[in-house]
Amino acid sequence: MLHVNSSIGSVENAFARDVVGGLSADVKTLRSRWLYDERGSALFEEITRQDEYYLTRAETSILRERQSDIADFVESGAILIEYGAGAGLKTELVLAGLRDPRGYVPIDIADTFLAETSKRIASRFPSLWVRPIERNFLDVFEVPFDCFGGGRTGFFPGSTMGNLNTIEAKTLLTQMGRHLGDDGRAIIGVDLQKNVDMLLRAYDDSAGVTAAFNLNLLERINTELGGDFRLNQFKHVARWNEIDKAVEMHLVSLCDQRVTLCGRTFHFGTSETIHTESSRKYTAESFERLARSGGWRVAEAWRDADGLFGLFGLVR
Ligand code: AVI
Repeated sequence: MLHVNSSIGSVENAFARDVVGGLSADVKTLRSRWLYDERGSALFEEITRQDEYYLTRAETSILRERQSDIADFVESGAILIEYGAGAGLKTELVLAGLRDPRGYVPIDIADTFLAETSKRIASRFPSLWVRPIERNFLDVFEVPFDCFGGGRTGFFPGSTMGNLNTIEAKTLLTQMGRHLGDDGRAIIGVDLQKNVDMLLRAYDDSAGVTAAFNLNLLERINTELGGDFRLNQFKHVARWNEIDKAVEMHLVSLCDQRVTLCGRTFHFGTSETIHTESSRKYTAESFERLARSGGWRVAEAWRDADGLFGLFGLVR
């Protein structure tokens, strides 16, 4: 339980600041990064195993089927730098296919994930240098290369790019360019635009795991910020935003109600929503435009057999 003072001016904690700021706005928003506390991360893992959530299966099938094409693209002796490494399960598939990879640099804010992933990969690939960096990949930071000599390839799978807004996505691509250098390469996984029903089902599965994942954010606020959200008075909803080409997750208030946290009271009208996440969906063209805005060019585009998901190989 995190203790915060009752006035926002004295709130030292980024989570509290974000929550109070987001709920004070005309259109209430909570940033999706806060979905991932311990329970949220476990629920996300469960989402990836739901029938309706095709993204993980589709991307994994590309990594398996295109292993040698990916190895050709990366070239031998490479250093793989993974942005938001998480459990690093897809990384193993990539590393297993590469010719003589020299180093692996996982970047992640979650220190437990980072330590476990680094240890597992180091023992599975004993000749590889493993140098974890504990950072939020959206922060500005340097990647130390003193002990490496190979070409650098960035790896950003899982459609996490889709959770970033346009400015964050462009900033990350620009930062990747700085980390990876003029000869650097990048492999980025993004979900592709498709039938809206299929998209919405992926974000509102029949077992209710995505709903639990979304509502867990209110539970987290109650636990960590002393909030009094009544979870049964909010409902998870997935919506398609045609302008942003994104599936949005919302929490809809089921009645007119007040919620208190951090010494502030927030009013929710019936049907008023809190926007908690956007998952942008791309076409080959819209992804190419995004890549160019961050200083990259698409050199390779791989898809799964059903054309649901795209893995793009970028060069400078
Ligand atoms: C982590 N990220 C790519 C997931 C997505 O598909 O946008 C998060 C998620 N939200 C609901 N389901 C999955």
